Amino acid sequence: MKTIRIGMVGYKFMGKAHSNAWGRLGMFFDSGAKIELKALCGRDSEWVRKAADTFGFESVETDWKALVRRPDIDLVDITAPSNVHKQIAIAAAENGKHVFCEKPLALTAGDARDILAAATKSGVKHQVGFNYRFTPAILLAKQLIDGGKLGTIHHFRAKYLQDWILDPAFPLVWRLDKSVAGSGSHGDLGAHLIDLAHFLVGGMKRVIGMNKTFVAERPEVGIMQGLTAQSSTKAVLKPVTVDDATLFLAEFDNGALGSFEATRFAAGHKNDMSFEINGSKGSVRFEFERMNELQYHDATDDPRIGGFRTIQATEGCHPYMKAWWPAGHVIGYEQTFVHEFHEFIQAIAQNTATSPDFSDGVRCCQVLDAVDQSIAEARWIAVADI
Ligand code: SOE
Repeated sequence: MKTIRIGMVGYKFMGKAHSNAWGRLGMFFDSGAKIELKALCGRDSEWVRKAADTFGFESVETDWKALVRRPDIDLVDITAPSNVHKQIAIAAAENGKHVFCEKPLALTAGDARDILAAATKSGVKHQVGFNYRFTPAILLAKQLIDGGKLGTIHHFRAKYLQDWILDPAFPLVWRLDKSVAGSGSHGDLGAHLIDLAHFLVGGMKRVIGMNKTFVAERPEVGIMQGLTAQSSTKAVLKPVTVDDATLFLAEFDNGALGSFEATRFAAGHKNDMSFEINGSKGSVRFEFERMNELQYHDATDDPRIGGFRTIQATEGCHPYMKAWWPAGHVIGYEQTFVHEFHEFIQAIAQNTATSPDFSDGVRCCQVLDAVDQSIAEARWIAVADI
């Protein structure tokens, strides 16, 4: 069996989620290739060494330029902040490495297009980290839509609510710095909703949005771990340069209407990604904090017994579930990463198309940019013009 040797950049929250998934993959799925965790890359030699030992990587690099040139690496996995995606992804592709990149693919749609062009030119496989697509209950929703169970789609209504920066004393972490993250809740959370909308409903014709930064200045960051952080001892206040919340409306190419809300100021909501889709024959609704369930309403039911039913998407007949546990033995957040890597490795092993690939990353960035432009100009923006 072929071996695919992984070189990963970044070892924080996403780095840990990815390492865990790479480690689990062969235990639960036959993807057609064996995984070797070859090298982990980060700027701080002591911390990257510790992370490599914990995650099971053989070696470390402190410069991504050295990592992407290594002949003993087949696939570069980018979990570093968004502002470095472009340079690393392009260099990795030019060195003939397959590339997996976290979302959003780039800071702008133009940069995302450059990444796609480099990957296409070099002929490597590429995939972007829209992990929620790989939730079994969401894939079930996709099967129902594609099978015509919802009929003509009228509405896509989506929310991604978090509250980890509600406290104005929470420090200015990189996710609140435009030059590093590109945008705030919009690119971080909204990107997932946009991708799910593309996946489940289709392309968007035009958008109009509004956004807000509720806390204009925050203390300088000291230590950050996952989504928690401490201020530096100096605690100088610095400007927040991204949105805390972005809301927008969209018209889809197929005539459906969409509403999107992404915020880090929804007190009480931790990782509350949810959507509802209404069609001429029925509806589905999904909440990530109950990710093993899909709610389905069949509008053709006898009205006396109609209404939303709760499907436990944990049967062997549900996507990916045969590989895990007996029915009702629920899965979690980390499995979505295992599933996305299974698809990526399978596509490499069998030389088939990947999905979502960098063109999906570009499509998402086009909508992100169109919404930002609509906010700046206070008018509807055609997505195709971006
Ligand atoms: C932080 O808001 C974050 O970790 C995002 O970056 C992820 O993409 C999302 O899945 C969970 O929240």
